[in-house]
Amino acid sequence: MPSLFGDVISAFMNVPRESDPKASDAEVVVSGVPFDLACSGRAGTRMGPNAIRQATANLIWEGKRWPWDFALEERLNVCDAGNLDYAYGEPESLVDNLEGHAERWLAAGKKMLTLGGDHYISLPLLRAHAREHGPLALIHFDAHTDTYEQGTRFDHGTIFHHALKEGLVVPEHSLQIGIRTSYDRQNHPYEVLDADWVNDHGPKAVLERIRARVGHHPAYISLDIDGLDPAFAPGTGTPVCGGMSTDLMLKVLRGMVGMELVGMDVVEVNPAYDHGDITSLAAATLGLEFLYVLAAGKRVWRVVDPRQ
Ligand SMILES: [Mn+2]
Repeated sequence: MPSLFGDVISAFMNVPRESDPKASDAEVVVSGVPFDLACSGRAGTRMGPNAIRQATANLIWEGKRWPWDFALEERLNVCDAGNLDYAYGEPESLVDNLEGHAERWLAAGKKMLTLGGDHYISLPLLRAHAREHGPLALIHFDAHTDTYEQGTRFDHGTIFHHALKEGLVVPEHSLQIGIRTSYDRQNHPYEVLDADWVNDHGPKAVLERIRARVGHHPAYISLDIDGLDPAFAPGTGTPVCGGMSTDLMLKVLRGMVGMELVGMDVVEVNPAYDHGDITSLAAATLGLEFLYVLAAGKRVWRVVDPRQ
């Protein structure tokens, strides 16, 4: 495996660039969404997708990635569709373009790994995934619940309120993990594993709760990088102390092999506030780990009937 540390990387893990879902024989497509018009705090997540791709230069050399016993390309065909285009200053165009983009790739039977961008991008992605798979179990890593009701029309803090109202997610099968900001505990639709509980109990206990809640329901992972502590992800728009470590989040993700995972996004990476690419590398590693989880669970994903 060649070393690519000094190269400019234009595709996640240097996989082939492809733009036509029907012509592609990839099983998973990676897309970048350089959108940050819905963020409330520090802007700049539009630079996230390229920074995450570039950080994969640190991951390509390994081939058979630890602790897995296979190399990704032996089991999974992945392509990168590049960055989504939209008319800057017109968030509507992003919504239309992203929903259409996701629908085309999903209709061609692909799974998606999408790199943000601010967290707003998860709403159009959830719409497209729910159209393809039905209402979804949501596995949401974040410092914030993003269920605020009083937001603006394009707002990265309201998406899981709207996803619920639009019937895109099944709250009884959904969890929010790593939360450490206020929310209405008496009247909250999702199960919350707050950051204190997660850090005190560790990955095994977290996985037990995830599997009990999600079961074999089709599940979408939305990973806000600020679910990690700022020590592990300083480069993000709204950092909150007291979060998960990269090690803990990787172990939780790695433990999801065999679940009915239909897609994942990694959002809120803001390279302007990063240091030594810590945050981009964490996002790249978590994205790659998701691909390994899909590859390892492939036999299972092909036999499980999502309607059951
Ligand atoms: Mn957040």
